[in-house]
Amino acid sequence: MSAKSEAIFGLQCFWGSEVKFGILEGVISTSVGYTGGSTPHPTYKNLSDHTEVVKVVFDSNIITYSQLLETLWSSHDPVATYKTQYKSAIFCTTDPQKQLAEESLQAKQTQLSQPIVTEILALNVYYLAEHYHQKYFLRKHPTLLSELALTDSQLVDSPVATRLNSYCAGFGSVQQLDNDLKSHGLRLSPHNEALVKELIRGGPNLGEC
Ligand code: MHO
Repeated sequence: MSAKSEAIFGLQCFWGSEVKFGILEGVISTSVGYTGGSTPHPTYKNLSDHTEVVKVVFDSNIITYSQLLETLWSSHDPVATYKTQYKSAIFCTTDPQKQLAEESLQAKQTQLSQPIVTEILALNVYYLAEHYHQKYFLRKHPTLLSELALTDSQLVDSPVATRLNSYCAGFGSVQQLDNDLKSHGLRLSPHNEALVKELIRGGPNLGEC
């Protein structure tokens, strides 16, 4: 039985954060949003003191929170300081998450000579970002997007869109794509399948992120 859990991380531009976690086996879906600030209902244009974050919905029978933390540490520079919009932070939703986050930070610190600036905070409210920020790399390919025939809201929670978004940023492998399409019973048009494979072969490219 799947055990759905959630993790929230800030690691700079949330377009890129989404693809780094969306490619992992056991991750069900990702979305991007804002948290950490004091003003209600932030927007991209009026972010105030909030931070761009990714919400990772995962099956904890397949991937653990500790494994997600490993991806977090290897996917950002924990000694670099950024403005609040892009700050590095782990927003914990439970006490066990906080404990694991603290342990993993301490372990990471032993490998570094400078102090880690990545913060460990309790999650307050997660505000979903505007639709045009969700699955940003997938949205760059309108033919692929329209073949999925999902509404903007469906796109937020869609496991297929989550994985395709990562492939569109050049993450993952052709083998993984083939397995995904099979397990989701999805057949893409030859044009779109060739497009996604070409993007994967090009390797990770976060563009203007
Ligand atoms: N470099 C990008 C960052 C966007 S991000 C979602 C831009 O300035 O548009 O913060």
